[in-house]
Amino acid sequence: MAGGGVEPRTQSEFRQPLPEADGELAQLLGKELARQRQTIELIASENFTSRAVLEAAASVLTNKYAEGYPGARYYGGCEFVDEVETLAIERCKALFGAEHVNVQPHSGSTANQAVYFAELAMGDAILAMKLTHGGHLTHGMKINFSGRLYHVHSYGLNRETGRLDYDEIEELAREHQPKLIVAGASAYPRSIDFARFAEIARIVGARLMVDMAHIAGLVAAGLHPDPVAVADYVTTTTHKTLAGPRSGVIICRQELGKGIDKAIFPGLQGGPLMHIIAAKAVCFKLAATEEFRRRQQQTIANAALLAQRLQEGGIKLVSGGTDNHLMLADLTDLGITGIEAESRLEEVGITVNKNAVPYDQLPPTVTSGIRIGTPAVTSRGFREPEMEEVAGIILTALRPHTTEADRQRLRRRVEELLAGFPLYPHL
Ligand code: DSN
Repeated sequence: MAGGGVEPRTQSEFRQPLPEADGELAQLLGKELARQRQTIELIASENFTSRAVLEAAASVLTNKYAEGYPGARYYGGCEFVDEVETLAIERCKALFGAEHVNVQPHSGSTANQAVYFAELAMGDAILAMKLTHGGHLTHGMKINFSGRLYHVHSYGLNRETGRLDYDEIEELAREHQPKLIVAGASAYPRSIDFARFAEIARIVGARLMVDMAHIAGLVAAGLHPDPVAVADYVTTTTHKTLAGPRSGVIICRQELGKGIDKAIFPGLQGGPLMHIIAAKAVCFKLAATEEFRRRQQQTIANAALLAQRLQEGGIKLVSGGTDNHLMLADLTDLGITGIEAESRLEEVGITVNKNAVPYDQLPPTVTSGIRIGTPAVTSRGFREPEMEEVAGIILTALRPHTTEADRQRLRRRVEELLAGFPLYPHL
């Protein structure tokens, strides 16, 4: 409370920049920005979002409660956030050719929950991809809500080809008669035949949900078979290849929209994060541009080149290559584990994640593989010449018996490479 000529505390807080208000936190943000600038980011699910998305996400919309949907809110003062949400919905519809869109899910996990809640009763059967073969936690992992609430049957990859085996998926669907079939993956390097999934769902009378989180940017750019045209529900995150803010979206057929909207609010969430919905609106606008499409093309070209060079250098890739933005290296023959490889690369300034390979003998905390993706480096500007250099650095770093001098040389190569591609120079 104001008094005795003292400025009300909130007034000074409105003006105080972060470094003054909270130096400790500002320092941590500065360290993370420096880390992002100084490392080659190859985590397949990460990206660098645009300045415009960052600004929308950090806007005054964080102040606003807006439970409900545009035109039907439980709070006053929603006239502008109504416009923001409608803009995000309309842009998303146009981008993906969608009938109904809900932009309120806080994350991909919430988006998937909402589809399950809208479509299933507890104990109903679902058929989804095994986590250990490239699926996702929310596709039925035992201790995730999906594995606890539903009766999960799973399909994996063919041992010989490292690819989805659609005949086997059809057999499993016929045998288990799931109510919902889930397609989509977190670590699958090949295009997915969503039309075949839709056909299998039709045969057994199941609904089809596609989780396109990883490939949404490629789908938006028309560079991956389109799930929206053939699935009942499509969920996605907005921060992977789509390069928007960290969040989720649900797309569905018009007649399923009411159920989805109810499942999100009031079923699962309260107030939507309006600042993040604003950032999603920006993301959808940018994803509709020719520049975005070219970047997705380059993301795929970068992955293809890296995959080729790694294989020429003796690294085995699951399925023998990639069609999309990622590859999965099986390091078993090199005699190193996923966790060792992740840390060896981190030492020289390259970030990847350890990842189980299909039929992995090692636990998920160790794994026999690493997942490598190109969305972030492509956003940063890397093209073929830079990917040649990245391949060379990875192959050297994973060689047995590297010395500290080798690692220093590799770190310098990483620094030199990154110097040509400044990240967020305005920050
Ligand atoms: N955790 C994400 C990934 O890394 O693929 C999926 O949600």
